[in-house]
Amino acid sequence: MAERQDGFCLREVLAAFRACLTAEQTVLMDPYLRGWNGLIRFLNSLGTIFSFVSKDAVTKIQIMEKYRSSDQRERYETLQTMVEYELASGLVSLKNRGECPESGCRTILRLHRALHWLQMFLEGLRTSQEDSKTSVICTDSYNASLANYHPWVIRKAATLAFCALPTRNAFLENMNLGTPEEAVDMLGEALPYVCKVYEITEELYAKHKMLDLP
Ligand code: 1PX
Repeated sequence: MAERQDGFCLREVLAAFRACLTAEQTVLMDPYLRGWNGLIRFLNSLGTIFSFVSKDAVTKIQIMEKYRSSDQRERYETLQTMVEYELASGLVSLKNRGECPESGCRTILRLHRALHWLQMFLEGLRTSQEDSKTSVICTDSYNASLANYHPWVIRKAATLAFCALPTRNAFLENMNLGTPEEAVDMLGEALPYVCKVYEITEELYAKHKMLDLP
């Protein structure tokens, strides 16, 4: 298999999500954002048809990176410290988006919902037959997760773009994890860490009744 020109390897992305997890069951912000940056690189390599998706994700990652390089950077070291800090300082609006449009909590919530899609998509890809269609796996996982939070026009644009996805094996090879079989094995090993990050975040947001932040 030809090496990718841009040196992208999904292994690094999966390792970043693994590195988010601490012994105290908290989620470290920097590897979380590193994982997302890697995913966006991969998304960009799929073509300009996904630009509208990567643009929104990049905006959100940059909001979080800004917090991590600000005077308050320590408050944003983990998702848990961020939630504690923003809630205690009145930086989160539970009702009106306009009041705190760039809170870390609402921004991470959008990425968190997208992580649910990613988890389902990669699991679908991993357990699919060789002749399965990537676009169908992607549409099914999107409809079962992120689509519930998107208006009709975004859902339409997203499902149209999914039709441009490469075949299952080409997609797996594009991850640069070896043969499609090796990629499937790697996903089996690494996905539990992505799931764990998702679960811890979901619990944290549920505990603070923040799963519907506007
Ligand atoms: C190895 C496989 C990995 C593939 C990499 C894929 C990375 C996908 C990254 C998706 C990030 C999507 C973030 C979306 C956040 C969001 O829901 N934003 C909406 C709400 O934001 P707001 O600030 O207004 O409350 C916003 O309206 C979204 C706009 C853009 C459209 C989002 C469509 C999401 C489709 C997700 C699937 C991506 C297709 C990947 C193909 C493999």
